[in-house]
Amino acid sequence: MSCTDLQSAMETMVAVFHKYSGKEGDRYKLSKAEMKDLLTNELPGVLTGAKNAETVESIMEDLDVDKDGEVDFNEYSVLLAALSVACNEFFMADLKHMCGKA
Ligand SMILES: [Ca+2]
Ligand SMILES: [Ca+2]
Repeated sequence: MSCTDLQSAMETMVAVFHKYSGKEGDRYKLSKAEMKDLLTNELPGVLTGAKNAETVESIMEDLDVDKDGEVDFNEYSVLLAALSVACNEFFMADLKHMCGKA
């Protein structure tokens, strides 16, 4: 049975998390360094310019609701949800933009 687009997308989200969370320390949590790698490699638009360190810091703080200094899968899923919402807003704006032009 082949995956639907949405199933593949979810599988990718899980796989990406584990690809980075397994690098050091707790295998099921992202440390700050792992989070930075993930953001840098997988979400290059999120980190910009010289403020990278601060950006990672503030993203970590926002996501780390249980304040253990690491991001677990539940906390990571909040980031994905937030990014999906932002993505949808861009998509909708784009659609409106295109419709306006047509
Ligand atoms: Ca880890
Ligand atoms: Ca945490």
